[in-house]
Amino acid sequence: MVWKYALGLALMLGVAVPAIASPATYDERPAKLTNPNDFRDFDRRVVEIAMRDGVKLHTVILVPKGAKGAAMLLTRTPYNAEDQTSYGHSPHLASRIDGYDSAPDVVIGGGYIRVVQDVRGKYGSGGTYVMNRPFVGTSLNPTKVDHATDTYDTIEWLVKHVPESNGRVGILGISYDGFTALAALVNPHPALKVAVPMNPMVDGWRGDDWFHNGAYRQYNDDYVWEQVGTKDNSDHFETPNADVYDMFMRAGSAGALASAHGLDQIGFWQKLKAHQAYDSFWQEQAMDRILARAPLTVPTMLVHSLWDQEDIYGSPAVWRALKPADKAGNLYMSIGPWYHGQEIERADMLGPIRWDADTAKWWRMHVLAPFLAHFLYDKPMDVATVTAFQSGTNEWQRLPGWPTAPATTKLYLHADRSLGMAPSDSAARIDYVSDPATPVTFLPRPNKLVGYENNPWKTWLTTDQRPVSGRPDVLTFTGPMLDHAVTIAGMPIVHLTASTSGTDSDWVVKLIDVYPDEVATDPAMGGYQLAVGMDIFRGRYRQSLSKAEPITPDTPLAYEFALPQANHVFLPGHRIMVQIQSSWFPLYDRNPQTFVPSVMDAKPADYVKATQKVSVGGADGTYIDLPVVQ
Ligand code: PG9
Repeated sequence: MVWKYALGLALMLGVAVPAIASPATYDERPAKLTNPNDFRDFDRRVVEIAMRDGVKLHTVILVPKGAKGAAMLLTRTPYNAEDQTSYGHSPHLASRIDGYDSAPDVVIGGGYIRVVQDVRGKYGSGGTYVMNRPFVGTSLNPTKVDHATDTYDTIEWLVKHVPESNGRVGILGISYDGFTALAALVNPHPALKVAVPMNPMVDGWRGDDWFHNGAYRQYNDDYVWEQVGTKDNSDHFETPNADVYDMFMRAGSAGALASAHGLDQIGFWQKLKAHQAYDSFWQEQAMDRILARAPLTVPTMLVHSLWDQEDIYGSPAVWRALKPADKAGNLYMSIGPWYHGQEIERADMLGPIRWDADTAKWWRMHVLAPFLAHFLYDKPMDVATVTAFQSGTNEWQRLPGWPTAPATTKLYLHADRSLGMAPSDSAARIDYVSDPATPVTFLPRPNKLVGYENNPWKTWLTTDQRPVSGRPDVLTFTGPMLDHAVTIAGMPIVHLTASTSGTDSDWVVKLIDVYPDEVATDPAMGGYQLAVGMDIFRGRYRQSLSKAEPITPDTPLAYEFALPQANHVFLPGHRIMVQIQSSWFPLYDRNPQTFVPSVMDAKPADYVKATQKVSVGGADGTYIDLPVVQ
């Protein structure tokens, strides 16, 4: 009742009294929110571009205020275009795009119009989603659309509907977005004038995200769940253990782990499980094979990170597939001392290694920026066919090609656990017991899945190998202290001769630079064991990558596989080291060491200890062919 008197008094005094809201209008939100965005130095447009099959792709276009005759830089991403064009919610374009893919210093410096698009089936875009959507015309894609057609249709729309542009488009992106940049090169739109695929995913089985030579990278299970499970990645993979080593170990096989976490619902997981060998599923969608079918007509700068923890196979594979036929000279490559995608971040360090300068900034300013400007604005450029950072000397090189040296210098392992460029007559077989119950870890525990703060995932390939080098199930061979530099520039090739008492086995080989016992200028590096190339090979594919076969037990057999590219100088005072082991857990699933039809479905009883014997010395001793620059 009191309120009535108060109301009456207020009215008498002429005090404004808000109307009492009715339940329907009891709402503080405006009917339509309009951001004044007067502070912005860009114009933000969001368009749903219709593809040839009618599906609309959500596309964010950021046009610098006052732009005229500006070229467009396009990225096609499965990782949320809205997020990638809203960093910091800043009204300044440089800050707003300062995140995944963009290199704002290059984008702003070039006055580019920035276009970021959700790929089909993700976030704001319509249509179905298929991981790394295979191409039209393969047995894998029954539709008439793929990333090539979607890019073509997108560019067709952009050049007609962005009046501030000069009608030229460049495409760039990292990893998955590097894959979509490569896809744009298949039947490219005529307005596509340049492509910069950075750390692109090229072959998911040979050496990129899903397998390395047949060993399954189960560490990606959370990515598969989140990337395919929902359109907006809103359902998160839940790990019951702070140390995922326990989660993976307790689950047993990769298949059991996946089933326990619901991955059997995911179509792509079913495909991973159904295609554990390098069959047509993988071969038909390998980007190097697809691109090699036609001449490269768009100037393209491949970007490779020497310590790329995710797609270390991609760029060099495309280079190998395309460069020999590149008569027009359209193919370039940059090789940097980076982890996956670090080329658009700060890169004066990689893990504990200091490069003496911000290598990524140097590359962006001296290579990326002039490369884009040349093809998008006809600016002069002086960019070498290959721009490569040489670790050890920490210098950039301008090279006419890659690799600089053939992998023909033999580094022999010796019976006394030494190694050297001279063969040894004394043959021996050095053994160790590989026990799936106590696998060699790829990183010291606790192991955590990617994506959390201060995660060692990004830099794990530069992790000191000393913690495992003393394990009885890690064979370590060390060369003499060098009195001269040994320079390698290319892809080392492992020639392993080994037997196992099992009927399947994994072989991990690491090429390591051992730092001097003391490094006065950087004490933390004293004795450091820095891997310059490491990889795994699943023995069942020894005879054929596409068909798993049992290994004949207790029989020395030859295994040949490549290690990732290196452009490295083993300096005087350093030593060359090789380590060999048979597990790399929990990044890779364990090999049960019993031949089973599907490793992912191995049963607990299949996991057995195995005695591994590595042949050294003599006629069939193990060696690594190094690409030594003479
Ligand atoms: N390496 C990630 C990826 C690429 C392609 C397929 C799946 C994952 C990435 O960083 O995008």
